Amino acid sequence: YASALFISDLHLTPSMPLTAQRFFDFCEKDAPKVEAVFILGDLFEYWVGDDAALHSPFQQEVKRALATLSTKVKTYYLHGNRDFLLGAHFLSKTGMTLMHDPTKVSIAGNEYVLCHGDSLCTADIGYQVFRSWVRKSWIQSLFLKMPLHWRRAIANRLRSNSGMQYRRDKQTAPQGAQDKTDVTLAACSEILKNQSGNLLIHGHTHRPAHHQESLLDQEWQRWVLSDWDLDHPESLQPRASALLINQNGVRYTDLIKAG
Ligand code: OKV
Ligand code: MN
Repeated sequence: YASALFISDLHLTPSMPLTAQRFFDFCEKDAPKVEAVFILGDLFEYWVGDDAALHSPFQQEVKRALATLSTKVKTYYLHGNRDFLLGAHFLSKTGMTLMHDPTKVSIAGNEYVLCHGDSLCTADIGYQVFRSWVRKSWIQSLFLKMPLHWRRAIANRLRSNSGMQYRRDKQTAPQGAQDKTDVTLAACSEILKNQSGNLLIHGHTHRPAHHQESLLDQEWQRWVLSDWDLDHPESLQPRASALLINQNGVRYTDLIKAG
């Protein structure tokens, strides 16, 4: 593709109506200006099965927005750490193509490695243990066989225990210490070696920035996508941005100012 937009970590839920509205506007106005849109995970705040979406007017509305967008531009999605159970049924209705995490894509003449980013946070041992369990396919099929109200109860319990460790106002690590909720150089190095790339785009950590990094004789660039939050302006600056790649290069577009 000659141009593409990358977004992630919208954490859409009916309880954040302004954020959801910005996403609907993004689908109608911003996204159709490029050839392809890549959603790098955590589009939804939680996902307990595609069957649950049938009962959710909100998830139906998001599905319709994506289906309409998919008639105009090519849309891609990869799983985040929250919506990893988003399945083939829902995806087929949105018209999005599922990508593996990680995937390499070519945009405007350069190859970029794409991933959600949670697999790069290898210093967070507790999270990686949680991840290794819930990403097992036999665990997932057991979970999906449970009645919907059990799944909702388990999800609510896990969510209230997890303590919002990625909120922007709670991210400051002690001086000198590497924040365990950030990616590690070793994990970035590994994923880029395996994909034979040196340009990495991911979300998850909610620390939008462009990094030039190296480890031993390996060098790479890394772009981190922003999360979106327009519903808590009293405690935090409202934020929503996308990464735009075209013939002019790579840049962040602020969707608060643009919208
Ligand atoms: C997603 C996270 C909640 C982090 C549970 C097996 C289990 C799947 C699940 C339940 C929870 C996803 C699907 C959600 C991510 C949280 C809290 C913290 C750090 C099982 C398979 F437990 F029964 F084995 N889940 N939901 N968290 O609410 O969307 O990523 S979720
Ligand atoms: Mn995430």
